[in-house]
Amino acid sequence: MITRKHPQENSLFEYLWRSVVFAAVMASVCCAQSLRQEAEHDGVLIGTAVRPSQLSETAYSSTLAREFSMVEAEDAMKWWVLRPDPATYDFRQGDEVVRFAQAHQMKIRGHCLVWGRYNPDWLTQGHYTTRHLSRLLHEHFNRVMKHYAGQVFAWDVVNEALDENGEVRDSLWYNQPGIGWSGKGTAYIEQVFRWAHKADPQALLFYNEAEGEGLNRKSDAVYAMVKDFKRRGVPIHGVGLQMHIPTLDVDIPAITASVFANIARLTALGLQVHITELDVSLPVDSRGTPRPDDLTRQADVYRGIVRACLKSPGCTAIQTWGFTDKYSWIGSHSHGTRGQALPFDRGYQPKSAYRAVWEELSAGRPAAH
Ligand code: 9MR
Repeated sequence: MITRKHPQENSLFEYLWRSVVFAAVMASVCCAQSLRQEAEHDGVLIGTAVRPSQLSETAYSSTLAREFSMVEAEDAMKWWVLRPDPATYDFRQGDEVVRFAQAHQMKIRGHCLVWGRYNPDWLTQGHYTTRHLSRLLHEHFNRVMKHYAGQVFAWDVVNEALDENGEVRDSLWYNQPGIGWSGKGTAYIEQVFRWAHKADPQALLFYNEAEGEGLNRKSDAVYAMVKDFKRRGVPIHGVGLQMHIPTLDVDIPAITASVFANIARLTALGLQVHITELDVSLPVDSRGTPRPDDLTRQADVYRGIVRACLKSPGCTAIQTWGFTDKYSWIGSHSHGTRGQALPFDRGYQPKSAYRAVWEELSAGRPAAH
């Protein structure tokens, strides 16, 4: 007996079949090329922060070399690693990062020369005079930047110097006791940019900031500072927008529009913008598992940020703060309550966030109006 399918049943079957075929084709199209191959077409660097101790792990190093065109030492070029005591410069860990990058034709960002936090005890508790501290910092610039000259192409010269109201933060370098510009606002920042340019005239010099990615009081203050620097010829080439984003309470279209507006005004000054520390942390349960919906929202955030960067030709690098959920500062920082912030899972499998980044890079920069 021949049974005839109802015409609607037939078209439903056909529809489902076509969907399966379409999904399979999309899956094979998506991500056949690596992030770095896609980014290269867009004239944007795709980078990540690395820890040298992990480079010996094959899955770590092969994923890193395949997917990224730029690296930054997550900690290895900071004071607390480079300067175990006043007399010593320990470049071993930083040099490892440089060797890896050179072996895989990757660019190297340097991070960071001046930060009010996480400095070694001998420095913070050394009761130095202003004059002595200024000499110490100036010497640090010369030794470190000259050591990495020709290797590090861009430095975060100053990191996180402003507070949420846009005021210059109290710090060792500013006013406790400071290097000689206490109470004079951004003058100490200007001074160190001048030292940086002298130490390595080829390096691109960045001011790197947290929580000033979209439009707010802090980003207004960063904008005012770098505009003033540009006008007066202070050597500065770019602003780093860190972009540590918790997905919980963010209005994704609003945040991406605000980030885009901030990137647009900074690049209009003739500065480059680098997204420097992108990660999107999720609340996780005691086993470290996030809610499935959050992974989708996370992908949307990644997509929005990459798109916001690509829309401005002056946004020239997108860097994540680590790349695998196996290793991220978020877990210890949040005592295990948050995590899963990066594009690869703990087994180095790409997540939806990876696909979102890939798709945006592959779509390329929008045509100029
Ligand atoms: O991820 C970094 C972590 O391993 C360090 O312990 C910490 C202190 O040096 O710094 C973390 O990285 C920070 C970066 O240097 C500046 N922006 C905020 C980052 C996350 O805290």
